[in-house]
Amino acid sequence: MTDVIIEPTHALAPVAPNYGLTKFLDPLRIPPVIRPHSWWHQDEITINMTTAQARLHSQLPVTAVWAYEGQFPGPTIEVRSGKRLRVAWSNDIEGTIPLVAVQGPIAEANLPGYRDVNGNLRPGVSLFDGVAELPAWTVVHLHGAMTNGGNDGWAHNATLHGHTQRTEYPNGQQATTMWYHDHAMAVTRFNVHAGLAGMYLIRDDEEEGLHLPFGEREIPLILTDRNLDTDPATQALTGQLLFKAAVVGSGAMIPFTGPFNLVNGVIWPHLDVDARWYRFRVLNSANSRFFRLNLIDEAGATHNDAVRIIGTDGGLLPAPAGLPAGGLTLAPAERADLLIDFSRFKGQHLRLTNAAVPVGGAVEPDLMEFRVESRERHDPFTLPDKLSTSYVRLEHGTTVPEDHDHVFVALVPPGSAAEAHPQMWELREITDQAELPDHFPARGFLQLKDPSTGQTRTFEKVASLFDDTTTFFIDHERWAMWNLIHLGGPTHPIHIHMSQFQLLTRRAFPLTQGNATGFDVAVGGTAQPLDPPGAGRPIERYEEGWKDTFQVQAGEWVTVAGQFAGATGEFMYHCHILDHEDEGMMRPFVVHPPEVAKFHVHPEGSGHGGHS
Ligand SMILES: [Cu+2]
Repeated sequence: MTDVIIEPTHALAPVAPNYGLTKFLDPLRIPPVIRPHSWWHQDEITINMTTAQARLHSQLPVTAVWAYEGQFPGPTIEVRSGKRLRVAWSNDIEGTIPLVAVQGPIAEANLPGYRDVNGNLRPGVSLFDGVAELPAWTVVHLHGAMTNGGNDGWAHNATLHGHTQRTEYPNGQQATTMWYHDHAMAVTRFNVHAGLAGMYLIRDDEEEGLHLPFGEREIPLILTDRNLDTDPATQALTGQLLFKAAVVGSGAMIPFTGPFNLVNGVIWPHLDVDARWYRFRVLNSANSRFFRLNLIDEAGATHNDAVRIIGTDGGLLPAPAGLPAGGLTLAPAERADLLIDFSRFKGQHLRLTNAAVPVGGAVEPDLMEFRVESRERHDPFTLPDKLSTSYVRLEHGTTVPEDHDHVFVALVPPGSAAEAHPQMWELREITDQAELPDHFPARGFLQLKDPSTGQTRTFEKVASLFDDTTTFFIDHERWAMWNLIHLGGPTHPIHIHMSQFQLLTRRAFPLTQGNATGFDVAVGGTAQPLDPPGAGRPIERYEEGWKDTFQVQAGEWVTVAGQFAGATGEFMYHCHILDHEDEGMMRPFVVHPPEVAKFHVHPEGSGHGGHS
């Protein structure tokens, strides 16, 4: 399945066509900011979802979108840590979804349009059945927020036009960059694509004490990609959103990527900057594209040493970190809080580029251009040595208490035409020899050699699709270690709701033809125990930050730890490649008080993930 891997591992893409749009023509737009507490002393606001017209590029006709407050992306909501906010998300959207959805061969994936000059479907292209009829069935999730299950945007609890979802966000978290977006069951990829996404910032005293660049020098960069339809007769871009997925021979669908990169809703914008420090709140809001970010000058030289990472999904790092070699890869839903020092680039033009090459041929690497003013500027800001002093690195057995839950999840490559999509399996460890299957490989059974003990451990799949039995029940305030074991296939950014986590370990199994050696894809089980995994990719300093979304590559065994405190209810975890999420890589889990858990009648064969 290497042909479906969206891997941010290659060199710069060949130069792609611009399809008639001038690069860096339009200024970057800044989404309007809503500060409910500080401006209006409100702890309750209404956000209306409407159909709106967006101008993605000044050389394009307008584009119909679904948008929060009519804005694409939605307004940035800004709150203080500890100040509760209630939001009434009002669905005022009329009509069906404003996009054309098609599927076709992989060579089509990043080409605009889908019809030939006679108006017929191009060879191999077909309409994505059922998408054109989708009504606005929406539910909002505040990604990264610690809030109760009833406020979290449970995917099944989407509402239709004329209804309102009322939510409450305690904002009892440290300063960070979050985002709100649609999460409706089975159609998230289309709803978000139609425009339902926006940024949400929490601020606190610790952040304020750092005197980071602010105001006009603190700028959200909401990255995404889109495809557009063309007029059959002229083949000119129409502005109409075109959701084009590719299908490979096995029937596996390759998630959407498009030929146009957008920042804050503008295709290839530019930003005039002073020759001084700026703070950028970067979010990858794309359906599936990974962006490997690099800062490049007009001669093509990379200047990533002018960039510092100061925060991740869940808040500020303990100290500024440099970009990793080759650039900073942001998977869908990941955020990066960046500082860039433009002082040594007076009068120059720099580009923010994506060095990840997607499937389907040449795609434009440029995201946007910075035009640095030639004037000398006094900049009172100096980069601090330390950032968050409240940050604590999590370690097994110390800052993560010895007594905690373990949950195991396997990320499974697609096996056959009948199972064309990658899957997520919830696992239960078998400790009773009588429960072992008669022989291996057996469907749904995984064995691996534990690197710390050398013992063979056996796991059984207990759930896979969203509506299979719930098996993860976590006591409120308990710590849990999530083990994400990737048996083969594309990199999955796994997002766990309700808490913030840290990456603890990253180990790697040997691979054979892209899959963990010993895993029989056709059967869906291990033929022999997976070898003890060796050291995986080293954990970079910036990766030690608080996070809610973790990239897991084929062959990796990633552990992340977090405490399930401060909220209870039923939550979700899932792959944040929205196509994968909609196609089945999403599961529920429950957090409840231990006093209640005692009375909870668990379904047969499930229960706690197991203690250690
Ligand atoms: Cu995925």
